[in-house]
Amino acid sequence: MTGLLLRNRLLLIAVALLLTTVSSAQTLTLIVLGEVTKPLALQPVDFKAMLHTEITAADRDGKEHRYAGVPLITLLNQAGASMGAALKGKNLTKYVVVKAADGYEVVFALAELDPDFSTRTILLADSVDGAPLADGVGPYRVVVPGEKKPARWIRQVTAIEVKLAK
Ligand SMILES: Nc1nc2c(c(=O)[nH]1)N[C@H]1C(S)=C(S)[C@@H](COP(=O)(O)O)O[C@H]1N2
Ligand SMILES: [Mo]
Repeated sequence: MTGLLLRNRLLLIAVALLLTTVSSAQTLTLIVLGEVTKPLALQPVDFKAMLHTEITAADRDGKEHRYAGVPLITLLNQAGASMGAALKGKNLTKYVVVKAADGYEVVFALAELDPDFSTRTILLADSVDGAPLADGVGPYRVVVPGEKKPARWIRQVTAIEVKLAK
């Protein structure tokens, strides 16, 4: 191999390594942004330090599993999204887009997540039955108890964005 070819090959490897590092760092950083007063960029250590809630929910297989994580509303509250008494009028047109590493996205109305409106806790889970979520599922997955279809159980969540419908 000529020196030039070798150099090109090494450069290619370096670029590939750099891209891998950048993309995995992006997957591990959870961001909360949009119509919020204090956007968040949470590292795994920050998420782990947050108060965790446990819920049981039936998976696609119909079996009950124990999920632990942080309710979406807690993350949104920490970011300063309007909720509770402030969730009225125009704020009721706010919705939350949850985005995943593979480009999949799902939407919840902000009111769907607020405990003043809803009786169910929609969780951003980081463990199932006491173990971290599997590769390709975690580090974070939305769990929606009581939902008949698991299509909004979005895996590999990277971002949570609050938007206004009008
Ligand atoms: N990131 C991501 N999450 C996703 C999907 C997807 O394509 N990408 N598919 C959804 C759909 S349509 C279903 S039915 C469930 C499947 O859940 P399972 O992977 O636990 O079987 O994941 C949901 N979460
Ligand atoms: Mo699905």
